[in-house]
Amino acid sequence: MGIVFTRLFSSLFGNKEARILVLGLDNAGKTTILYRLQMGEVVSTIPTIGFNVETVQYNGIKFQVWDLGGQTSIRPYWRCYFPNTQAIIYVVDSSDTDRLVVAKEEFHAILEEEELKGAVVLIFANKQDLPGALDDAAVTEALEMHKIKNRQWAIFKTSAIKGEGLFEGLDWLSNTLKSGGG
Ligand code: G3D
Ligand code: MG
Repeated sequence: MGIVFTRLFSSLFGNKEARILVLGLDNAGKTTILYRLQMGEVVSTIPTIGFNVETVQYNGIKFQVWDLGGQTSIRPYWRCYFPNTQAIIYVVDSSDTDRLVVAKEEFHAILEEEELKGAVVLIFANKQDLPGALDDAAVTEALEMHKIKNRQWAIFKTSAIKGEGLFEGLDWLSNTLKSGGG
């Protein structure tokens, strides 16, 4: 996948600082995706404020990952990571139907953030290899995507474990960003 990244994302943003946030509930598959993409060294930090952020730097683009949900007291610190964010990759465990409501609420809360208003959204309906996983249409409905206005978004079925669907999603993302989204 490393070579794919070179093709898709090299010089996409020129000298501009760029950030892509990879978000979702814990266990959705975010860290697995980060490693799957093989963009480079994943640096994991545990700031004193108490939430773990994984960062991969790739051609001037910072990919940053953390878990949504849980403690509300640390949320204000998330904002440090919002400026210059061109895209959000939202990862959903499509087999965890019990937590889809929470996944939806967290998703909409993030999209409310002023500094993320312009960010393009790529959704990964992950864990498609598991029995009972909801498909992209069902995840679209569960996330109440009809409420999303004035934003470019797309959803892709993925299996991070098998490495399926990730490329297709990132292809869409890079094309969308190239044509001026974000
Ligand atoms: P997170 O970073 O979003 O919290 P992780 O999630 O990447 O740590 O993944 C959580 C667990 O889900 C891991 O299992 C991981 O292997 C598994 N997982 C991630 N993506 C997929 C997928 O597409 N299909 C399946 N079947 N499992 C997946 P463990 O057992 O290591 O906790
Ligand atoms: Mg993780």
